[in-house]
Amino acid sequence: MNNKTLGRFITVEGTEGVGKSTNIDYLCKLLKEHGVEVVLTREPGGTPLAEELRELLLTPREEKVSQDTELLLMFAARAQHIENVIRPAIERGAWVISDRFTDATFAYQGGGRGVELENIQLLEKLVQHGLHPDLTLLLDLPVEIGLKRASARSAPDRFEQEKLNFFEKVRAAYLMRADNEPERFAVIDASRDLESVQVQILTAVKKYLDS
Ligand code: Z5A
Repeated sequence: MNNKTLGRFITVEGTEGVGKSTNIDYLCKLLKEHGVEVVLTREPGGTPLAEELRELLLTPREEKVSQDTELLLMFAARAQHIENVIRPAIERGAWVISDRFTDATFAYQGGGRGVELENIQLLEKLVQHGLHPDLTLLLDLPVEIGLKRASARSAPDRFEQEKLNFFEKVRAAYLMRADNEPERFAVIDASRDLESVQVQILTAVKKYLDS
C-alpha cells in the first residue's frame, strides 16, 4: 500500500504501560500540523462490532478462555476493523494510526500464550488480504517499569491480570519481530523521558512525511 495517492498505515505497539496512549496523542497532533487527515483507531476494536468483541476479550471471567477462542475473536474483530475502517481510510488518502494491530497477536497470543506462529500467519493472510503497516512504532520498556506505570490505573483487565513472566515473553516476541523486519519497525526506547521518546517518534515518522 505504498502508492503515493494512498494514505499510510502506522501501528503503535508495546507491552503494558509503555506509553502508547500518551505518544499516540503526540503523533496525531504532529501529523495534523503537517496537513494530514488522521484516522485514530485501536485494536481490538475500532468499529461498533469490534468494540463489542473487545469487551468480550478484555473482561475478566471465571470460565477459562481457550487460546483458539481468543485468537479467533482477535482476528474476527480485525476483519471487521480492516473492512469498515482501515482500508477505506487508506484508500481515500488518510493516515491510519492504530493503537495495536497484528504484531500484538504475534506477541501476546504467540509469544505470551504459546499459540503456533503458523496458525497466526494463516489467519493474518486470510483476514488482511495483503494489508500490512507501513511503519510500526514499537515502544520498548523493561516490563517491570511498564507495569509500575500502568498500576496507577483502574482495575486490571483479563490481560493485565497476567504475571510478569507472561509480559517478558510478549516483550521478547515483539523485539524478535522488530529484528526480523527492521525496515518496518522503529524501536523506540520508552524508558527515556517523554520529550526524548517524542524526538525518536518524530525521527521515525519524518521520512514518511517527506516522501
Ligand atoms: N491484545 C492481544 O492480546 N492481542 C491482540 O492482537 C491485540 C491486543 C490487538 C488491550 O490493549 C489488550 O489487548 C492488551 C493486549 C491485548 N493487553 N494488555 N496488556 P490496550 O492497548 O488497550 O491496553 P494496554 O496495553 O493495557 O495499553 P495501556 O494500558 O493503555 O498502556 P499505554 O497506552 O501504553 O500507556 P499510557 O496510558 O500512555 O502510559 C501509562 C502511564 O505512563 C501514564 O500514566 C503515562 O503518563 C506514563 N508515561 C508515559 N510515557 C512516559 C514516560 N516516557 N516517562 C514516564 N512516564 C510515562
